Amino acid sequence: MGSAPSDTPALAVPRSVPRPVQLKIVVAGPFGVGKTTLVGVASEIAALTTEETLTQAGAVVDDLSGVRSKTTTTVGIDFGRLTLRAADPAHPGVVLFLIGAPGQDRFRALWDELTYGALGVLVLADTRRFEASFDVLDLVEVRGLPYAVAVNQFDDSPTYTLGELRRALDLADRAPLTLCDARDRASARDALITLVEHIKEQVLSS
Ligand SMILES: Nc1nc2c(ncn2[C@@H]2O[C@H](COP(=O)(O)OP(=O)(O)OP(=O)(O)O)[C@@H](O)[C@H]2O)c(=O)[nH]1
Ligand SMILES: [Mg+2]
Repeated sequence: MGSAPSDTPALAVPRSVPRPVQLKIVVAGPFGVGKTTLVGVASEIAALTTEETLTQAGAVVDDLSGVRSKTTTTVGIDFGRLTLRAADPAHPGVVLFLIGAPGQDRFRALWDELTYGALGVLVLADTRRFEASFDVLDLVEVRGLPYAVAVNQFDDSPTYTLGELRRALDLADRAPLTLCDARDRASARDALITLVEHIKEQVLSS
């Protein structure tokens, strides 16, 4: 008497719910190239940002060359999330955890932490100052991380063919290279999909 009925149904959770593949992706590149913009526009959640105003006090350590109009900079990380659904409805899709890196040189010491567990890096570049991307490409290559390069096109950026861009950036043959507008959701998403496809190829071929 008073005991729970023995036919109480168990919680209706299927034994194996297909879970989406989760990938940590770092969005890197030099100061002011559009990393925070890209993470913010691509993310399906309100992206976490760590923007602080650039002040005179930072002028001795922060390089503003080429980006004089910028008034804030990332002082930690950006964080966003993007779910890519597969064409096959039975496939649970892929969830990207997007980590926007800080662009200032003084944050280089964070790179081991930033890239810990990351499966790939989207490196943004700006044709007005290519050389600014070389250090970041070195940081990625030295860690052996799969990467793709997306050239963020600003209104006053000189335009080049993809072949010219590849030569100018001295890119490894297998690294994908695309053009993007970091302010445009579809464009940002396409750049990330290019990286994810590259990661998949790398994993399958290893
Ligand atoms: N015209 C144009 N402006 C852009 C584009 N992408 C970003 N911006 C602007 O450029 C500025 C720099 O963008 P951020 O996203 O803060 O750059 P960041 O790489 O995160 O900068 P740090 O974190 O300071 O290194 C912002 O004012 C953006 O609105 C673009 O594709 N075209
Ligand atoms: Mg930023």
